[in-house]
Amino acid sequence: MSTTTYPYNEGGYTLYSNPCCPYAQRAVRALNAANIPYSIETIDLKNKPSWFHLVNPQLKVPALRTPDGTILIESLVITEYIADQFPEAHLLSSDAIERAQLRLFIELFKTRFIPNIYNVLKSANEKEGKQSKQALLDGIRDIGKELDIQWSRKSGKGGPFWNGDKWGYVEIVTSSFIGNLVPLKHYCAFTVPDTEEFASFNRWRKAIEAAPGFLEIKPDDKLLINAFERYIAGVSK
Ligand SMILES: N[C@@H](CCC(=O)N[C@@H](CS)C(=O)NCC(=O)O)C(=O)O
Repeated sequence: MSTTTYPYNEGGYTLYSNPCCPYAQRAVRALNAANIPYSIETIDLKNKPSWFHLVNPQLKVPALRTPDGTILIESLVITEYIADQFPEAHLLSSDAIERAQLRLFIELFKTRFIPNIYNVLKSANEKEGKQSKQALLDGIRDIGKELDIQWSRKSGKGGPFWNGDKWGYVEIVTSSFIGNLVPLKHYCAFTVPDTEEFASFNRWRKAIEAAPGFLEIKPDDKLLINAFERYIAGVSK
């Protein structure tokens, strides 16, 4: 018998999620920061429920069902929807220049940090591993330079978060990937050097790792390390 329905919270928000997925964590952190009540349907990524294609035909988490039955997918679309739908939470600035600068930083992080993390994990041999670690370090250095520029602006207020002394939208969408440095250290011995050229990145990272907004849904290190095993070269998916 084919499945024709799926579980959701009638009249409220339902988030289809997985605690170890860094993309899904973006949506959880945005909902929490905006103080919106929601139900969670945890999706086992190794054994997805038969109804999940009705929620997201791409079979990926996160997906958010809104109270009117609309289903949104793509973590950055979901976080931006939450910011727009609940302006009183002030997740995004109303200043167009500040929004553009924030998007530029997220774009830099999206192209120079996120893919390189997975490239390091998936490296098949020593040469590939060395190249991808260098690409990640280059990205981290440039992210640090961009943080310096932002912290010298009025909106950056000297850091240590992107938007000054408060955890904000940038951390909501980047912090889960900063958390992925844990499995990267475990599997690939990758660490960010404690030197001047990485000082700004390390300052930002430290502030993130101590922030309640990060800690409240941070997966246990062991759980995260196990979940990332599937990316390691030679380990079957
Ligand atoms: N671009 C998507 C990426 C989401 C994604 O890749 N999620 C992963 C888990 S971290 C997933 O559901 N993969 C499907 C699978 O593992 O079968 C987003 O930003 O939401």
